[in-house]
Amino acid sequence: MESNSLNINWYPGHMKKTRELMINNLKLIDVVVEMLDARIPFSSKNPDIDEIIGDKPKVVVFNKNDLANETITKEWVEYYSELGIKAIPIDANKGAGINSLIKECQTQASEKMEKNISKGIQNKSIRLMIVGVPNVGKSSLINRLSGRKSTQTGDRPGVTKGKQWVRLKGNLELLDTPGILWPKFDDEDVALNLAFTRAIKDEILDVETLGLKLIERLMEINPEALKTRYKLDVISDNPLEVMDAIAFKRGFIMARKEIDYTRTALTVLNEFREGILGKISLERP
Ligand SMILES: Nc1nc2c(ncn2[C@@H]2O[C@H](COP(=O)(O)OP(=O)(O)OP(=O)(O)O)[C@@H](O)[C@H]2O)c(=O)[nH]1
Ligand SMILES: [Mg+2]
Repeated sequence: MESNSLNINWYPGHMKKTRELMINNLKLIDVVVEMLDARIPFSSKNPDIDEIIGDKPKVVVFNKNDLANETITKEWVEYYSELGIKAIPIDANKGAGINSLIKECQTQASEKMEKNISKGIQNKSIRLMIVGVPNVGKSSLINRLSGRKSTQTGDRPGVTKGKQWVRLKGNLELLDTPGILWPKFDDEDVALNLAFTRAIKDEILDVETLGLKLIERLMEINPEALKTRYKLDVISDNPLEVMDAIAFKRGFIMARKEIDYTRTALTVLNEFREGILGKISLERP
C-alpha cells in the first residue's frame, strides 16, 4: 500500500536504535518539525518525543488538515498556544500552510542565528528535521518543501549512511531523512484512532471489527455524516444495525441474502480516510 513502514514492528530493539539515531541526528538540527495528524493530534503524538527533543526549538504541524474539522483544529492550535507551542495546520499534499511553517522555523531559529552572528559566524543556514509516526505525511512534506517529486526510497532508520541536506528557500536546510517515530501502544482508543487513519496497519483488528468500531465512533461524534453519506432515514443506536443499513443501501449483499461485512467495513473506512464522509476530527483537546 502507501508504504512499507506500515509493516514496521516496533519491538524494543528497534525502538532503541531509532531513538539513538534520532538523538544523533538532533545534534545537527536547529529546529525540529513535529508532525501530527490534524484528525488525531493526541493519538498521533509519539509518547517520548518531548524527552528526546529536550529544549531544542520545535514547531508542531497538524497535517492532513484538509481532512479535519476546521473548528476543532482551531481548538487544538489554541490549546498548543496555551502551552507556549506554535502549531500550524497544513496540507502537505496541496501545500496549504507551508509558508507559515517556513516563517515559524525562521522565528524559532532566530536566537541561534543571532548568537552565530555575535560569534562572527555568518551565512550559516538553519537546519530542520521532520519527525512523526508512520504515514503522517513526512515524505510528502519533504517533497513539498524541497520541490522535488519524490524522496529517496529506503529512507528508513538505520538505512541511510551519509546525510543528505536539501536547500530550501529562506536560508533553511532540511535533512531529507525524516525521523519515523513509534506510536503509542498502551491505549485501545489510541490504537483504534491510529488504525482508522492508517498510521498502523488494519490487521490490529480484523477489518470488519475495525469498520464496526469506526461506525460506532462516527455515531458518537458525527451521526449526520453517516446519515447523509449513506442516505439513512433514521439511525439506530446499535452500531451493527447501522452497519447492516449501510450494507443494504449500498447493495453489499451476497448469496442467500448474507451481508458482505468486509466490503461494508472497507467502504466506510476508505470513505472516512479519503474525506468522502466529510471533514471529521476524531479527537478534541
Ligand atoms: N489528504 C491528505 N493526504 C496527505 C497529506 N499529506 C500526506 N498525505 C497522504 O498520506 C499518505 C502518507 O504520506 P507520506 O508522506 O508517505 O507519509 P510518511 O510520514 O512519509 O510515511 P512513512 O514513510 O510510512 O512513515 C500518502 O498517501 C499521502 O498522499 C495531506 O496533507 N492531506
Ligand atoms: Mg515516508
